[in-house]
This record gives sequence, structure tokens and C-alpha cells, in this order.
Amino acid sequence: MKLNPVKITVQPTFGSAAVPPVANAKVNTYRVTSETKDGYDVELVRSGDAPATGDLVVDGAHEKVGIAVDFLREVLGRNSIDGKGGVVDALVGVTHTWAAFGGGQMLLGAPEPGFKSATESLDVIGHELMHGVDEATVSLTYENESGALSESYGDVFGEAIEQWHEDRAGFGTVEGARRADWVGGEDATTTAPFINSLRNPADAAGAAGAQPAHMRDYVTMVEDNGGVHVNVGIPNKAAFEAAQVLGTEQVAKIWYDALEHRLTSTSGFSDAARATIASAAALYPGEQTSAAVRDAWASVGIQP
Ligand SMILES: [Ca+2]
Ligand SMILES: [Zn+2]
Repeated sequence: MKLNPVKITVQPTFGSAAVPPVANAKVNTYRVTSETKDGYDVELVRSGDAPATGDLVVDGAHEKVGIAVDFLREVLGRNSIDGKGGVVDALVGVTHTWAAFGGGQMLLGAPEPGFKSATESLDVIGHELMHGVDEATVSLTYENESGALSESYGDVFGEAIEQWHEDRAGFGTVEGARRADWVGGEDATTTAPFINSLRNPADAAGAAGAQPAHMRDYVTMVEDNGGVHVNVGIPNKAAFEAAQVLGTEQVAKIWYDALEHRLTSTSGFSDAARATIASAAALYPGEQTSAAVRDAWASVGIQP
């Protein structure tokens, strides 16, 4: 998959740390004006509640990042990426990536062959924003199983944010989870129908190719940080299966609780199974919910 192939660190020429936190975290969107040896020079093009600029790239970035930040607050009770209400910086016109999160910033580049601007795609923006939440919490090591988990958090929450925004009534229901697309990047691709599929990971059309959907098909490889965009299909499928039984809202809350409270930077798939089962039991008393999570992981060959 094409999203965030590398962790990128940009030395900003401005400092969001200098901006005091606000109750409802706001988004500042900047346009890159020139590249410097340390990063980028930028201009502020839309801030907070300012009206649309009419520039589709600027407005697409600003509004979609805003939706994702609203999701963090309203669904997960998390105040911004850093959990402290910090302003979220989005940069458009970045030259070295299509879409990534790095150095505390959302980085959005130009269209590429086969891809429109990522600013057209809420699930892609949600995916990248979740890398920011991962960085601010567990900071999953970006290789092998822990790296694939980081990718999966991006994919699962990209879909959850999209479902919450597009089908609010269905978000908390099993019916909603069943009718959701569960494919990533469908609004940003021009040749393939989507980048990846949580429902059928083998259908992935991203750069990394088909993804496994079961631990017996785990791919051991050196490239792609140990196949983080390949083996992501396994935890993605587990989350998808859990949502078919519990609805997407519960899965989002359970997976987030595990990230916030139970995972460590070196956690693998079994750890994630154990953590999400424990989070399910903590958030939803009774056996049913945690059993559904356990069954979902078992269906992809992962035992806690
Ligand atoms: Ca989608
Ligand atoms: Zn990613």
C-alpha cells in the first residue's frame, strides 16, 4: 500500500508548540512555498473555522483533517492528536510524499500516476492522522508485526472516520458496518478501484500487492520494513470481522483503548489480540463483546 512508506521528519519553519492549546483543537493548513535544506517554507492558507478558500486542495486537506480531529474528540474522547488540544498542522504541496504523517504534521503532496490528490480521500487522511496518534501514544516500531499493526491502526481508523462521517446513523450498528465499503483510498485512485481492502485483503491494489488475511500466509520479507503494508491485511481482517459482529463504533473504541492503555512499541499481533480482548472486557462488561473480539482474531489465525 502506498500510504506512509517511510517515516518522514520535517523540520518546520514555524512552531505549533508556540500556539497555546485550545479546547477544541483547531487545524492550520499551510501551503509549501519553497523547499529548504531543513524542510519547507510555508504560508498559512486556512486556519481553524475560517471559511473555504475555493482551492480544492487546501479546503480538502483542511476539512478532512478537521473531520478526523472531530472524530478523535467526539468518538474517542481524545483532544487532538497529542491528547492535549494541540493545533494540528496540515501541509499541502509537499514534494517528497503523496500522503504521510511525520514530524508531528500531516504531509500532503501532489497527484501521482494512478492517484489523485490525497486531499480528496477522507480514509487516507484518517489513516495518516492515526499515525500521529500512534506516535503520540505507543509509537509502534515501524517494522515487522508492530509496523503492520501501525499500518492497521491507520487503515481501521481511516475506515472508521469515513463511516462516522458518511453514515452517522450506521456507525454504531452492525448493519452500518455491513454496508460500509471497508476499502481504503477509493476516492483517490484513478486506475485501480481502491488501494486496499480490509474485507478481502487479497484484493489490495497498492504498490505492495496482495495482502494475506490469515497468519498462515504471513509474508517474511526484508523490503517495506518487513512487509508492513503486506501483513497489515491480517490485523485489518480481524478488525473487519469484529465490526461485522459489534459494529464499527465499538471496534473503534476497543482498538483505541488498546492503543492508549495496553500496547507497547514492540507489540505484535498476539499482543494486539490480548490487548483488544482486555479492552473489550473493560469497556463492555459481559462475555459477549470480548468473545467476539477473540473470535475475530482467531478467524485470522491469531491466538491471544
Ligand atoms: Ca473507504
Ligand atoms: Zn500508513
